[in-house]
Amino acid sequence: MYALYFGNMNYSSWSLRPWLLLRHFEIPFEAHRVSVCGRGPNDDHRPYSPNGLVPCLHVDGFPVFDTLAIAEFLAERHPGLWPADWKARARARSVAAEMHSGFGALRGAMPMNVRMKCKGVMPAPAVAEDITRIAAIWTEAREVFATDAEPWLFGAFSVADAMFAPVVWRFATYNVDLPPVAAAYRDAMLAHPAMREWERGAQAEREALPAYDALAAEFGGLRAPE
Ligand SMILES: N[C@@H](CCC(=O)N[C@@H](CS)C(=O)NCC(=O)O)C(=O)O
Repeated sequence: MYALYFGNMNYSSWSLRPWLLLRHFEIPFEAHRVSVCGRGPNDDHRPYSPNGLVPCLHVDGFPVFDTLAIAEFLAERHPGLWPADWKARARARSVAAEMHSGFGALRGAMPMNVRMKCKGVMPAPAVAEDITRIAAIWTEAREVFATDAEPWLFGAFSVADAMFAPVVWRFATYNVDLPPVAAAYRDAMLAHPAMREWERGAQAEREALPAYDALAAEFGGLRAPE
């Protein structure tokens, strides 16, 4: 039996990833929505998460923490979470790891804030570099590894798509210009029923993290009408 401890749907970018995997692959789980404060490890989470962070997946009560570890754990137990072809799988793992450990400039300047709608302003050079690299990752995946039959990065929906889902929200809400292949991928992800469900959850939340909302305001952000 799985139980997922995850944070605010509006702000908790890490939480979205395993939640989306569980939803997409129709893996049943008990949902425990908790509140994050956005300042790193938090003792409030320690009763259910050894590292003081969410997401944390409980497997018959045993905690599996850190997003990539959760994804790998699920991939061991459920077929199809990584691409079957070895090159596609290797590349999907590389870019999932790059997402997990990189893009600090983008993450710092444009934290996930699903409810916001921004006018869009020119990002700082380091943020623009992250955006360019992510657009290149998506474009290469779509052009080299994807199929015409499905809109995802490496053929069927995989861990790589889940890993980039919070960036999809950032690009949409901060109104980031993307080249055509990357823009089409963003739109396909935004239309995913589980992404829509996540957005409804974010809209329904009442907690606000003023520091994150202030960053969105720098990009002309306003809370989107419900
Ligand atoms: N490396 C971790 C990062 C998890 C993380 O930073 N989680 C944030 C929320 S997105 C958190 O739990 N912060 C504690 C808090 O703000 O209360 C992972 O991959 O899961």
